[in-house]
Amino acid sequence: MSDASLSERGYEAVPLPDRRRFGDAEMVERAERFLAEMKTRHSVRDFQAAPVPRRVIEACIETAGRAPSGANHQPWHFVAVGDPDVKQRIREAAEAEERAFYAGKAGEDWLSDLTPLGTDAEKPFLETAPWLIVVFAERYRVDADRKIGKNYYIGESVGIATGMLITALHCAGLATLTHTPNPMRFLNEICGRPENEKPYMILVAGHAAEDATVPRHAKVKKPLSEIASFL
Ligand code: IYR
Repeated sequence: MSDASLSERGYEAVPLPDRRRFGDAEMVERAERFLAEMKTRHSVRDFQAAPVPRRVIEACIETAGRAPSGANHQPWHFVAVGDPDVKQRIREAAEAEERAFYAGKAGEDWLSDLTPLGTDAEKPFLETAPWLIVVFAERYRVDADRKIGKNYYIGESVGIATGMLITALHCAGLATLTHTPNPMRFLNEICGRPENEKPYMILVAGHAAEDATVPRHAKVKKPLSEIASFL
């Protein structure tokens, strides 16, 4: 297709902004430095109540918003909850679901796979941590005239954005926990989000408690030789 016909249809290009080019040695150094930084990320379940500035959360959500997405539709919405009453409602609803889950709904295999993590239906961190970031995936779009439009690769797009959010929060110096009560439709009502958005997960963020622990099991990561092949 000719450039002229593409541009008639709305395509326009700009020169690549922020071009970067490091030497090989510097690239290795940067990659390894970032690996070392990310090796200090641990999922944490014990948080301090200490407040965290809203701007930290805003900047991290802006980072998540830089993620690639299907047709650049950016099919995500982040609800940052700092209000203690809202956090309490989320905790109560989540624990109600978790009690049913741990009482048997999960099934034997799932419960036995969770044993090394030591988790149960009690989720005090949903109230203790200063921020809960509820991530919603936009299943389809609704424009100003209520016209419905498609989104693409929604799970992939929101997953990448959530990964970038976790990474940004970690680099800012915060501990996080990915939390997925099952089912979690109750989050639409509490967060006031529309029907076309599906709760994806809750990201709990704050400072780790002084006596926070992590399950030994969670620290065993597969080596490079197991997770990658080079052809
Ligand atoms: N949602 C439950 C159960 C749970 C499931 C998985 I998979 C985990 O990796 C951890 C927990 C809970 O939060 O306890």
